[in-house]
Amino acid sequence: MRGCRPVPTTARIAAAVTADSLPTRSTADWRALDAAHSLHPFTDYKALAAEGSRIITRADGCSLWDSEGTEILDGMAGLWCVNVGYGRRELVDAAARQMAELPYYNLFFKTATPPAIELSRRLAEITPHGLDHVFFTNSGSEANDTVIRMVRQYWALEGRPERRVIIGRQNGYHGSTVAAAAMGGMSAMHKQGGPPLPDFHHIREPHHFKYAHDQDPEVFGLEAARWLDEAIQAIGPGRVAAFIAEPVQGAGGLIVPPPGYWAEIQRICVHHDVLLIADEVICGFGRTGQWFGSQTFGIRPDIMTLAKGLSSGYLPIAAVMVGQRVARTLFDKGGEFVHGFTYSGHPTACAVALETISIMDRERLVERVREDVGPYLMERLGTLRDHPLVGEVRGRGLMAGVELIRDRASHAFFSPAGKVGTRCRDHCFNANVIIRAVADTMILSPPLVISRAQIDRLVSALAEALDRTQRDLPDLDLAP
Ligand code: PXG
Repeated sequence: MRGCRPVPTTARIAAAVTADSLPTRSTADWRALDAAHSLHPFTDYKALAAEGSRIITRADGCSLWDSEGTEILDGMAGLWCVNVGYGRRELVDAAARQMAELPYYNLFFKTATPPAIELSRRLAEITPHGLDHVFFTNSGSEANDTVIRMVRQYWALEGRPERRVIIGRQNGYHGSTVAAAAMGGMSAMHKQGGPPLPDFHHIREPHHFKYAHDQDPEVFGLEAARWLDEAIQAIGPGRVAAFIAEPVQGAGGLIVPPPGYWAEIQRICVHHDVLLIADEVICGFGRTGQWFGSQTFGIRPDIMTLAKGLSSGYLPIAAVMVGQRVARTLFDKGGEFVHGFTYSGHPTACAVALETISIMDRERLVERVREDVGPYLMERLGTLRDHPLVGEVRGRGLMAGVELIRDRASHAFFSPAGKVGTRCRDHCFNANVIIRAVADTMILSPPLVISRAQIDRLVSALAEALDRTQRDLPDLDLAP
C-alpha cells in the first residue's frame, strides 16, 4: 500500500540524485530538439534556431562544461547568482535531506514549516536596520511584484490610497512579470505587450560616464539624486508611494553610484515621506563586498528584495524583507494580505538557502570579496584602461563593467550601440570564457569563490577579445 511505504533514507535519495536519468544524446540532437520545442527567455527565436544553442551539461567550482566536453570559465556566476560556485555537495545534501523529510508544504492557512521559519530568522539577523519580516517568493520578479502590492496596500491602510506612483530608474531591472517590467526602466520591455501600466515613473540612472564624464563625480552624484526630488515635485509628493533602485545597477550596464548619491536619495525620500526600496537581487549576498549593497552604500531601505545569491541559484527562491514601518501597519491595520504563491517559502528551497548562508559564513566569502578577490579583479581590469576601445573601468566588489567607446579623446560612443559589445562577448565565448555585454559595456560578475588565477584568465581573455574586436571594427558597419 502506497501510504505504508517506509520513508526513504537520505542515502537512497542521494544515490538517485547522482543517477544518470537523462538520455545521452549528440550535441546535434540536443540542438535540434531545443530548436524544435524550447522558447528561451530574452531570445530572438529565429536567430537562435539558425545558430543553435550551446548545451551546458555540468559544472564545478567556477567552470562549466558543454556537451562537447569543453571547459568554460564562468565570469557571470550563471546569471549573477551562483555565488558559492557550482558542485557544492552541502547544498545537494541539504536539498536531499529536506526532500526526504518534507519536500513540500505551504505557508497558507495558518501553517508554517521549520525551514521557512529558520530562514526567516536568519535573514532577519543578517539584513540591516530592522528588516525583520520576510515574504517569500520564487523569483526576483515575483518579489518586486509583491512589493508593488505591499506598498500600495501600506499607503491605503495609512489612509493615503492616492499614494500609488512608484518611481524607478531608466535601465533599472526589476524583473519580467508585467508589473515588475513596468517598474523597471527597460524601454524595449515597455514597448512589447500593449500600453504601459499606469502609476510608474522613471528617472535617469546616475551614469556619470554617460551623462557627465567631465563633471566632478560628487557634484554629479548630488545632481543625479535631485532628479528624484524633481520627479516627486512634478508628480506631486502626495501621489508617490515609493522609490525603487538597485544599489549598483546591474543588468542596466553596471552603474556604480557616484559618491553622495545614495545619501541624498535617502534624504529626499525621508523629506517627502516616500518609501525607499532597495532591489538587492544582484547586490545581495556578498557581491559588493558586504552582505548587502545597502551596507556598502549606507542605504537604510524600508523594504529590500532578495533572490539569486540567496540560494546561489541552486533552487528558485526569493524574498521581500520588510522593515518595521511597513510591517507594523500590515500587522496592526492590515486584515488579510490577499497575495501569495503556491511555493512561497518552499521548504526545500529554504533549506538550500539556509545552507548557502552557512557556507558564506564558514568560508568568509563576504570578507574574501571585500579584502581579496574584489580589489584584485579591479586591479587587473585596471590594466585594460589604456586599451584604445576602453572608455571606463568601473565596479565594486566582484561586479565590474568595462565600457567600450569609439573615441577616447572626444568621448564618443559607438553607433548603433551594442554591436561592438556583442562582438567582444562572442570573442570571449569563443575563448571559452563567459563575460557578457550590456550594449557596449562588458560585464563581469563571477562566483565569489573565484581564485586569483581564474581572475587572471578572465582578464587576459577579455584583453585578447578587445584586440580582436578592435581588428573587427571595419566589418561592423558602424556610423563614422
Ligand atoms: N531585480 C534585479 C536587480 C535583477 O537583476 C530581477 C530583479 C528579477 O529576478 P528574476 O529571478 O525574476 O529573474 C533581476 C534579474 C541579465 C539578467 O541579462 C539579469 C537578470 C535576470 C536575467 C538576465 O543581466 N536579473
